[in-house]
Amino acid sequence: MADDDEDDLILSDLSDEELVPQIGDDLYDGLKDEVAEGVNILLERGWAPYRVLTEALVAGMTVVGHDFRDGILFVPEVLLAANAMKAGMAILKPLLAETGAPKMGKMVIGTVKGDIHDIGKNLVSMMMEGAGFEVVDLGINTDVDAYLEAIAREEADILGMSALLTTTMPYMKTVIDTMTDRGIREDYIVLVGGAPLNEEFGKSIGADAYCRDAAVAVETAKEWVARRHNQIAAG
Ligand code: B1M
Repeated sequence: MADDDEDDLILSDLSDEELVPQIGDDLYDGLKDEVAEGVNILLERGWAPYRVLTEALVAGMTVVGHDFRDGILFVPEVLLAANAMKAGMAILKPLLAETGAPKMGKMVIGTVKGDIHDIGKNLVSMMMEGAGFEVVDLGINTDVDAYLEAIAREEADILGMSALLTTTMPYMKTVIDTMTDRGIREDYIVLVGGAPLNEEFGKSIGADAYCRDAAVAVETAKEWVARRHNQIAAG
C-alpha cells in the first residue's frame, strides 16, 4: 500500500536526485524532523550548506508559495511548512556563519510593521553573518521608532528592511522619509527586499538598493560598504 511505502521510506537510501525532491515534499507536508534529516544527509554527502539551502529548502518553499497563492494550501499548512523550513535552516545557520571572515560592517534588519513573514529576513541575516557582517535582527512587525532607535544604538552601517505583503511594503517609505526628516538618511546604507518588491520600487522610496535574494543582499552590502569607505578615505 502507498501509505506503507511512505512509512518505509528511508531517506538515506535515496540518491541525491531522489532526496532533494523528497525534502521538498516533506517541507510541503510540514514534516520538520524529516526535513532536518534530509538536510543532514545532504551535508554528510558533501553538499555545500548554501546549495542545500537554495536547491532543497528555498525550492521547496517556492512550491508551497504557489499552492498558497492558488488556494490549494491554507495558513495552518503553510505555517507547518515554514516551521519545517526553519528546522532545516537551524542546521545550516552555524555552517553558513562559520567562515571566520573579518567583520565587514554592521546591519540592523527587521520585517516591517504589520508583516510577520520572517523566513526571507532570517535567511538574509544568516547569509550576511556568513559573509562576515554583524547582524542585529529586530524580528517582525518593526515600527519606525524601533528601526531608528536600533541603528543609532548599534552604530549600524546598514539598515535592512523586509516586506512580503503589498500592503506592508509602503511602510519602508515611511521609515526612509522619517530618516530624511531627521537629517540622518545619508548616515546609513538602506537596503530593502522581499518577494513583492522590485528595483523600481526600491528607487521610488529612496532606498540605496533593492536586493532580489540573500546572495544579492550580501554582494550589495559589500559593494556599498566599500563605496562608503572609499568616500571617507577620499575625504
Ligand atoms: Co504569507 N503571503 N500571508 N504567510 N506567505 C505570501 C507573501 C503571499 C505572496 C502568498 C500568496 O498569496 N501567493 C501573500 C501576499 C500577497 C500580496 O501581498 N500580494 C501572502 C499572504 C496574503 C498572507 C496573509 C495575508 C494570509 C492570510 O492571513 N490570509 C498572512 C499575512 C500575515 C502578516 O504578515 N500580517 C500570511 C501569513 C503567512 C504565514 C504566517 C502562514 C507564513 C509566514 C511564516 C513565517 O514567515 N514565519 C506565510 C508564508 C510562509 C508565505 C509564503 C508561502 C512564503 C514566504 C517565504 O517564506 N518565502 C509567501 C509566498 C511567496 O512568497 N511565494 C506568502 C521563502 C523566502 C526564502 O523568500 O521571503 O521572498 P522571501 O525572501 C527572499 C527574498 O525576497 C529576499 O531574500 C530572501 C532570501 O532569498 N529578501 C530580502 C527578503 N527580505 C529581504 C530583506 C533584505 C534583502 C533581501 O534586506 C536587505
